[in-house]
Amino acid sequence: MMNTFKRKSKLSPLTAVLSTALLLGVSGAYAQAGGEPAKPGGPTTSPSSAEAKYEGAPYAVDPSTMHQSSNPKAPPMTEAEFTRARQIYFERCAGCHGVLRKGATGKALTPDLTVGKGTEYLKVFIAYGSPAGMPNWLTSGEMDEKTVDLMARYIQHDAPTPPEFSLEDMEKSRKEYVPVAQRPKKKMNNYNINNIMSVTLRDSGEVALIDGDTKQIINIVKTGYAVHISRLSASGRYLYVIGRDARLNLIDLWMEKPDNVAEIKVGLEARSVETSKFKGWEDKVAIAGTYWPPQFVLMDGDTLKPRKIVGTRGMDVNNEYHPEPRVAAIVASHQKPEFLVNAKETGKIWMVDYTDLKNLKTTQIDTAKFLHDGGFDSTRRYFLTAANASDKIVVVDTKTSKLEAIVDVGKTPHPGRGANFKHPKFGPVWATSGLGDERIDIIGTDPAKNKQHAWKVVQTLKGQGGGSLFIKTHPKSTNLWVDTALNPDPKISQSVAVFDIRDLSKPPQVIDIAACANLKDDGAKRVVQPEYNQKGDEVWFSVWSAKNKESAVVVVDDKTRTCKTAIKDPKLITPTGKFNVWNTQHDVY
Ligand code: DHE
Repeated sequence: MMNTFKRKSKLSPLTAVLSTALLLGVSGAYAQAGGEPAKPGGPTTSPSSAEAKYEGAPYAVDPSTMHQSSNPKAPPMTEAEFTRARQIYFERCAGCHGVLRKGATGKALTPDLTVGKGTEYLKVFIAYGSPAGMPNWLTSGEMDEKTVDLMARYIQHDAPTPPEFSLEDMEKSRKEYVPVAQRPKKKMNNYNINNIMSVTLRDSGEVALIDGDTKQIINIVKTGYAVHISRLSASGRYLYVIGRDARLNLIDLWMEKPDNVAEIKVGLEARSVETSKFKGWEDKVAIAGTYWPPQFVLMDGDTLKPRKIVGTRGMDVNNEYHPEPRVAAIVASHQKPEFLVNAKETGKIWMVDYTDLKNLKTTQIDTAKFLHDGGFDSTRRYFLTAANASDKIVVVDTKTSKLEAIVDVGKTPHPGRGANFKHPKFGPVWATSGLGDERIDIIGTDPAKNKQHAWKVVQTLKGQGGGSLFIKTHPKSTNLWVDTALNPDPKISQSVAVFDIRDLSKPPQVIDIAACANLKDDGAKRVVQPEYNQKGDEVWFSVWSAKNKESAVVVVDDKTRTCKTAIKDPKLITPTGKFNVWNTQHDVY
């Protein structure tokens, strides 16, 4: 264990700058959403022997060993220091600040921004973090002083091109905690697996498996850093969880106490995972997409053994080359043995046939740039996905493998997987809310029986405001729930709007979900991501505060729209996404 007190006191002159720095607010766009990134469980960052050699006079070294920076204003670093800092950055920082440091969850850290701030100033943030979401790397014991100093200097240099990540690298990282032969042959517990919720505990790098019937925590399972989403295998047995550090965990829900059975690192930064759902291919193939390197990998579903990597670099829809098209949402087709893979920056949706990995067949559909999240229509034939910065929803027909439509919607649509329901006037529809404005767009999805409305915005609703991340309903419900988790007004970010699908001309009811949680401290309490239970009679919300504040999951009775219970536990750190096994397995939303 590190002596954090001693180290903190050594850095104490820096605290003078701390208050000014905090006032200026070094934070990330999404970091404001509630919490700090996870406490990673990666390798230690204690000083290497190479560094120790220069102790006390870190820069008085042979110039030939210095890093030749393309940025003359950056503080000097030895080549060894630079190499080490680069590694630490990829392991600890890239998830939030982006591999190329262009900013994502955390702020951009390019030299044009960092050099002016100076080493001492940057050290304060790295050491102590910020209330807006930067972790306190020194005082949490994750980094020592030298590492803090190293990183403060490093981020003033130009970002190096990050390393690639090969099949061999992946295989080296893979662990089979419980080999297939030793796994249960049948379900070994009494849980109603269909109604288990996998809850992302973003900043502790874990998921909480919660029994949807009893609301009891079944297990807290260690996963990747700044863990992101969960997806279910077609049979509902296996749960796949991906972290921003591209660590993919496989959890077996048949175990007496469901837990990790395998793990792999599929790159340096990731957001998406999915598994084969076509008949005859259930649980066979898994796929994970990475932001860095820009690629996706196909794996064996039960062991995560990597089989095939496909790079997404190439031309965008305007025939311009893009060096790093990040892989955003991935869905598994129900019509064919195929995955649909969103390559964000090129605006291409890859349809990947997983039946023959040696002779891999892929089709690239030109759509619109900045593809992000999305889901199926109620028949599970059409994939509707946001091209978010283009303010469009793209529709792909998974039966014909062709672009069906591109629909203009409000500013920066963010549907999650969207919401399907039967509109009293326009028939089957799918809805999205958005980050950029209060608009909720309802799109007709039935070209067979409601052709005149298909792929048109048939109605727009007025939500509480911008900053909406997720919208949700259930086939058994008449409610349409819309969060506004990233709205700057706490009254709006802590509440949700609920519309009556039977009469959408009525204004929504606004429910203060954060109040239902009755939390003891003054955290951000952002209310994020409605998720139904299997039956569709309860809807669950995360009340998301920072890592060091109390958070909760609030369960609302869907019929009466009243709070039923608040699940609270010191272990429920920064709950965000929730994934009901049945609904996720069957694409019910
Ligand atoms: Fe997500 C889905 C990317 C920040 C919670 N998020 C997705 C998907 C992508 C994505 C590509 C679709 C995956 C799929 O379907 O295969 N998310 C990103 C980012 O790039 C972004 C904007 C910034 C970042 O640094 O990661 C980002 N996401 C967040 C958050 O801050 C959220 C709110 C909290 C958290 O836990 O990180 C968040 N994202 C979610 C959730 C989903 C998601 C809950 C799945 C929704 C669903 O219903 O399927």
